[in-house]
Amino acid sequence: MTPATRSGFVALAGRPNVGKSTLVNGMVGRKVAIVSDKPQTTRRAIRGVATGPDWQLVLVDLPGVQRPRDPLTQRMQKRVVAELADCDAALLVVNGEEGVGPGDRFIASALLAGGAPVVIAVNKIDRLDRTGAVQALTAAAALAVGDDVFPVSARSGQGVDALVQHLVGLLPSGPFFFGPEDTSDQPLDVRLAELVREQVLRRTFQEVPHAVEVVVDDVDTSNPGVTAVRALVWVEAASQKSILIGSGGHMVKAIGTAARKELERELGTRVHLDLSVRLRRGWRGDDRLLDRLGIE
Ligand SMILES: Nc1nc2c(ncn2[C@@H]2O[C@H](COP(=O)(O)OP(=O)(O)OP(=O)(O)O)[C@@H](O)[C@H]2O)c(=O)[nH]1
Ligand SMILES: [Mg+2]
Repeated sequence: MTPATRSGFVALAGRPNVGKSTLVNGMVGRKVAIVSDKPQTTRRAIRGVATGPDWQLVLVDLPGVQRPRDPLTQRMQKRVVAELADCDAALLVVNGEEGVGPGDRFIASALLAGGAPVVIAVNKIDRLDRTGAVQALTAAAALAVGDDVFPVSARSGQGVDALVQHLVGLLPSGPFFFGPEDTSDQPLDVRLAELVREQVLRRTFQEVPHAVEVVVDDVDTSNPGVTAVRALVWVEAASQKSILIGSGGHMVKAIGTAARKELERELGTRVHLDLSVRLRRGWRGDDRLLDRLGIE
């Protein structure tokens, strides 16, 4: 007889930039979601998988909760609502450094209405002294969505194991949904495109990060030592295109060099990255393109 296992889905809810993706990466033990200091980094629901001897915790990283402005952000918010309706437990992530605000209260009340058990993670406690941490934890507990409030630093890893153990305890018994070696549900081309986009986000400001999408349209593994990857960086305006190319091409070169290292780490081979910047006016408002991008 096979031993009893527990397995289920925990969806992460929270305002943009509170550290949901960093926390998912920390719990999975591998980078499955890209991270940036710009809000609205995450655009898709990304399942990150952590597997123990007799449990499998599927963490659903989600876009930050925000007011939609265009078809892209409308889809992102619809996805958040759908995933939260379908999870075994919700993990509400708040930014301990900023404290609890109206946005967190709004999300907490939506989670309460959802009915699944809610756990709160107060993140970024590495930025707080003892008094600040106590204040943040007290404010989080006052959200009154559950008794379980965990102080964590997704960046340093502090408190992350305790949180994982607690979440595992909430899972229903049942078979694994993913193979024990799997860490993500995202297809290879999307994972690679996201790693390129992460390097774009690091180097761009204001409106530009929001206007960029990356599409990987060819991954050639026919040469065993070197994977050839072709990536297109979409922008919405000619001015954004010139920013991304940079004077004498130095910006696109810097993005390409940094991204190539990330792709090499991900693929475990050397990588030849062919990167080009393309004007795609209004892609954020184009339902057909958003479907093609798998943002739904
Ligand atoms: N100091 C500190 N910074 C953190 C911690 N966790 C995340 N960050 C930083 O917070 C910023 C946002 O992190 P993300 O993980 O991208 O946040 P997110 O909630 O997924 O953001 P969206 O996808 O935009 O909703 C990044 O600059 C992270 O490095 C933490 O524990 N401590
Ligand atoms: Mg994110």
